[in-house]
Amino acid sequence: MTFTISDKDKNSKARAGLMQTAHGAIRTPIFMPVGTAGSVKAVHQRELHDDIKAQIILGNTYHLYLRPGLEILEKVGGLHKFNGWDKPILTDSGGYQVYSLSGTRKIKEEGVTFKSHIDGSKHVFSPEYVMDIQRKIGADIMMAFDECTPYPCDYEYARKSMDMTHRWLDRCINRFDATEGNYGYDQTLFPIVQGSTYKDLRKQSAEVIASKEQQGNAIGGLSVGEPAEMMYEMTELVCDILPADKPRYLMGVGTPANILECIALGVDMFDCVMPTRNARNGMLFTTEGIINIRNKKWEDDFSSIDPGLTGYVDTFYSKAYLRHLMISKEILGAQIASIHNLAFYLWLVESARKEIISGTFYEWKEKMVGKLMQRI
Ligand code: PRF
Repeated sequence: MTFTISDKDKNSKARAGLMQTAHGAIRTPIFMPVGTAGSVKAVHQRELHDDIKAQIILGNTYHLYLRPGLEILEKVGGLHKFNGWDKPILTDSGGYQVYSLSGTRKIKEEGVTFKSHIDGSKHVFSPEYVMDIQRKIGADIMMAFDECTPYPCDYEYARKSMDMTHRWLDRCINRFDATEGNYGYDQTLFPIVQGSTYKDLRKQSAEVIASKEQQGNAIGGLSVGEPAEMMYEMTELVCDILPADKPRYLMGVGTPANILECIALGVDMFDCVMPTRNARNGMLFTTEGIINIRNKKWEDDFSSIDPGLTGYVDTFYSKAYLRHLMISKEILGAQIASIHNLAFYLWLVESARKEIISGTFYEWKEKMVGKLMQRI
């Protein structure tokens, strides 16, 4: 994988770049739709390509390992072959899902023992095994195995957990370096910074992660309930330490405003379930602000879903029709809303990129943050 930065904003730390992976290029800053179990919920591959213009999607080691399982993934030749997505895929390591989904889990130096949220069966994830699984999934970008600490988290726990995440990282790197891609193309490994909301720990973790000289780096353990200002403070501190010439990925973030603020701090990659999950509940992000499409207000509003967007669902369907579908619990409602929200998120990062290139990012960002977050 390679990464080249083409433009830098003068009034912030934002940058525009190009990542090259075995499955093609990614223009940054980028948002990655979440495809937990190998599918972006309610969205076809054709819609991902043509309407949303996604450049990379996410998969989850935890879910894919439990279902369909490694045997099937190996048999078919990896996740790209299985779901038909021929562009880049990034897989999260399970270092978050194991904690948030499986009921009982035991964290030890060797790894994490957990029970499946599907059938209660017992499994063990070690840093080595998680590398092996991501090799079998065939993700272009694999994530290191980490522990995402909760918020709030006492200092001693955060410090011990961070140290273990660092030792796990060394084991991940050793296994990664000792193995090759299963399917004849290169994969890359991103380490993850932890350290909770403690500045000294964040600094230490960012220095350790930077010293590993991997091809990209991630920031974890944020957007777990802490105030937004605290998340920005940690993100800025870490971005200033991580290598400037490598992509920086802020995991699980966030709202449109969070994304613009963190682009301004030097983040290049984002993922979040918010656009798809909220779409299924009727919450739409639009170029005018946030709307609840179930609201009576939209009952006879026959204007397009978002007149500011030019994609298929936004020009074809009206607010009133989408409201009717959502109120009637029609499956198509969830589909249209999901496509819209993802198209909006991709529009947001593509617009940020254009503004960075034309030198107007900072003023644009200041204007957009307020507008995009107001409820209309
Ligand atoms: N670690 C991993 N995945 C994640 C996170 C993390 O800390 C987060 C935190 N927001 C989201 N996804 N491995």
